[in-house]
Amino acid sequence: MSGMDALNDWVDDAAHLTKPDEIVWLSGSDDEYQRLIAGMLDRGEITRLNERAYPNSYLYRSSPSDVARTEGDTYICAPRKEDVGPTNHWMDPTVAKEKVRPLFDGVMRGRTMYVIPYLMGPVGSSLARVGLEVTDSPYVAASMFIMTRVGQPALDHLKTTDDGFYPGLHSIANLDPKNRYILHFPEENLVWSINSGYGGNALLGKKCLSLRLASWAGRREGWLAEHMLILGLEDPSGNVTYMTGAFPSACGKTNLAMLVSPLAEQGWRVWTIGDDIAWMRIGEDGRLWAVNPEAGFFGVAPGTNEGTNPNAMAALSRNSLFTNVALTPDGLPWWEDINPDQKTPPPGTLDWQGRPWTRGNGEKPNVAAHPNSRFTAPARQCPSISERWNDPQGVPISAFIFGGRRARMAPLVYQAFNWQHGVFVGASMASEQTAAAEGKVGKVRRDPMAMLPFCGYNMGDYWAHWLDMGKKLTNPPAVFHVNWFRKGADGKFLWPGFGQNVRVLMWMYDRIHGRGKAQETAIGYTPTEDALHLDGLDISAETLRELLRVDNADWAKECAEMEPFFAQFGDHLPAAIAEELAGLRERVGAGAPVA
Ligand code: GTP
Ligand code: SPV
Ligand code: MN
Repeated sequence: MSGMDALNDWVDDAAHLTKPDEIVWLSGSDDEYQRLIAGMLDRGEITRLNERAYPNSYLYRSSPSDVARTEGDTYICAPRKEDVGPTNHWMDPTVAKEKVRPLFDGVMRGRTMYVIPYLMGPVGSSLARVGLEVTDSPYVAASMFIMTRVGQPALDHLKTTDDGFYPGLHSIANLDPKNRYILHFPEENLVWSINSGYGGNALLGKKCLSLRLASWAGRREGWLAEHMLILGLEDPSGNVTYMTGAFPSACGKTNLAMLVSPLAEQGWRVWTIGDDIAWMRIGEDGRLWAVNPEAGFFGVAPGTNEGTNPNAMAALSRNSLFTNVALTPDGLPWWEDINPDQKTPPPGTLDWQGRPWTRGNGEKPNVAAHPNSRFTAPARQCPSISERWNDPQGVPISAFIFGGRRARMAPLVYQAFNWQHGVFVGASMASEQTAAAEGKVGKVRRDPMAMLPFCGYNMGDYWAHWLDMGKKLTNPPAVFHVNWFRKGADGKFLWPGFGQNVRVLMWMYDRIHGRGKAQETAIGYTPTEDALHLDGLDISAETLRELLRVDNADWAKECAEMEPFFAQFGDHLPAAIAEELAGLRERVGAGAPVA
């Protein structure tokens, strides 16, 4: 759909269906934001935080049955089941609309419909896309003000593009989990979302537009929409090498993107471009160029503190929303590990549901904040934000970093042999599940490129698209895999993580620039024990050896688990991926697959 008229028509149709009492168009002004906030305060839907400590910041408590993305309710409504592949839920577009339209009929009676035109991507970027969300949730509307560029930038962009806009119809309805649907219609660039007000289910610019629909568009148009952070590593001469990183939800993208380098005095520092999503196109120089489509961070609160992520703490210190965190009697937000010296909250704290927190009788204290509680903070407030984060050209990418949570198996870091092997490394990723979506926390699942919940089409075709992109790149990024989460026999993390991860980035930098000692293993190149820059870090030779160890017998078992996963894709599995799996099997001595 294109143009202002089409936009007005679409809103008319949405209003006709949902029948709101009032329609409010949002143009992105501060006054509008304050009116949204004032309305929610009046109705008791949000709580003002301590104004001196956290100016213009508020706490929102979601329904306890609506605390994370729900992948089971998420559908891609493409014409054929085959288009979406075995890892997505599919519904026929006509059937989906017939089923869900009645739920939207009259759903906004007695409510206000907020109309939010928004831009994803920097103003003036060829990659930028216009979204239009209508919602009956003022919390969602306010969140969109932080996470996207609302109003004029979108309307201006609409005049200059043939891409049209991506409409999204959202209602919290009565938050009925049994009638929750997050429907994507890729052929219409359309989203329908009902009965959830949380995160990626409801802020339709994020996972729905910028990943599921954008990945579909990217395949058609020859670009990539990825679940990736974007960072710049500055070296002592002041040059910045840009890298992206794809880790599954709640596996460390925000933290790596905002890393504070312990080696800053020696000239090594990290700049933030984005913490969750990267859109990448092929530049005239044959390199990949990336932009962050978002304007804010919707970050995991637990674990965030002055030690682990001081940049996030600064970014969320004002003009921020907090969802499902605890509230201290001083009006401060509180979450597990906000202060590592304070394992439980101060007396009188209310938990994420607003109940007085109690320790409980279990061995571990009850949590006060929900494990998937989040902060919503403007990107511009992040001290490490790169001066190029708004650059319409984006930044040229020298490395892709894949990673996940693996207590065993994956070493601290390894490098893929080449692009095709790198695509396989991404495709065969696995990680322990987190609280970012429904499902059993800790269970290892395969999550290719961290896109399992977000790839809008058949994952087999997606790998083919990656392989094809590689052929078009004269200078493709080097590909690495990291694991900050390997555990020792005592069950503790072997690697200190967070700021110290810069040492791993420095080895990648060395490799990219043709230096950096490495040894060849069955899974890729690992650093030699003297190749990592470990000065000033207290780590034993034994721990380091354990961190870098590649156990071929473990990997042989891993191959056996990859086999059925890849087999589900049938004809859609690129031969190159099957070839790489066979190569890995052979190198680790796993023998031929069982038929
Ligand atoms: P989404 O927003 O869900 O996509 O997640 P994300 O990938 O941005 O994850 P985030 O950086 O918010 O990290 C999630 C959790 O992992 C937090 O509790 C962090 O404290 C923890 N974490 C991040 N980096 C590290 C690390 O280097 N080491 C360890 N041990 N934990 C980490
Ligand atoms: C994720 O789950 O990867 C997130 C949070 O970034 S949400 O926006 O809820 O999807
Ligand atoms: Mn994410």
